[in-house]
Amino acid sequence: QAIAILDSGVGGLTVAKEVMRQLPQEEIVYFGDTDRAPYGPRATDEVLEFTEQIVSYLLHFKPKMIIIACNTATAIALQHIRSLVDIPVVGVVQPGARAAIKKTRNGSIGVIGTENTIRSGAYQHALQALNPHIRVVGLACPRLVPIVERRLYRTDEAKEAVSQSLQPLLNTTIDSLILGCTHYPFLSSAIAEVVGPRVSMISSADETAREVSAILHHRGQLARSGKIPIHRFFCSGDPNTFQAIAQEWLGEQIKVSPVFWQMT
Ligand code: DGN
Repeated sequence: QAIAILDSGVGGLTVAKEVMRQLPQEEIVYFGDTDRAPYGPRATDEVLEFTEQIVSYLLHFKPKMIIIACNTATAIALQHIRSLVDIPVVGVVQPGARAAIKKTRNGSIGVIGTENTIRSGAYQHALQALNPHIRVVGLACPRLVPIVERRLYRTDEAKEAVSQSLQPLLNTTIDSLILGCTHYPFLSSAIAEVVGPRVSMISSADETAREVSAILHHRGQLARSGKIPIHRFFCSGDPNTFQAIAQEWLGEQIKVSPVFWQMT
């Protein structure tokens, strides 16, 4: 049985890679809604509807677990999806918040994400539920997801967009920065350059994969080691761009099947 992973596009690959690294025997079925990305500026109802639609698609594969590897969809739809299915559903906000709490020394944490994620206050709530004294500085960076989706993450345009987007963080006291969008690890070197070495960067991928492992272990559902998993990738937009980005990020050859929504 596979682990299903979904995102608005290629961002969830940052989580998929970490799951593959920590749980190399697990099979993954991935869906990137590249045709409809970015979700950041979309209406809440739309994000709910799209997430539900992708989950229904992925349920055909009878997965043992679903990872909503998108902060925007986690912030808006996690509880709703949990109420619809009877398998574990893991989001990325809680693991990211936990990782940041472990990391911060001065209690001042920055969060960058899409407009929807920042507006939802999801990280603020998650962080302050873990420690009410934490100060949270949220910043929406709407320019960054389209750059990653267009495979421009290594260009000067990307550096410039990151630098401009992050300016408001430069005169704050944050010592840790949550990459509160699963697309942002593609831009991590540009981000590190702007915020400097005194700010630790936190991606939820690592902590999310650990949570997945703990849940599967607890349920006695870890795949047997020695098995060579066959991963499957689906996207709703151009499969060639998705494949190029995925192969670059994962460092292996993959096949991508396009999915054409009837409802768009
Ligand atoms: N990867 C999604 C996230 O983590 O929020 C990006 C959302 C989007 O499509 N803008």
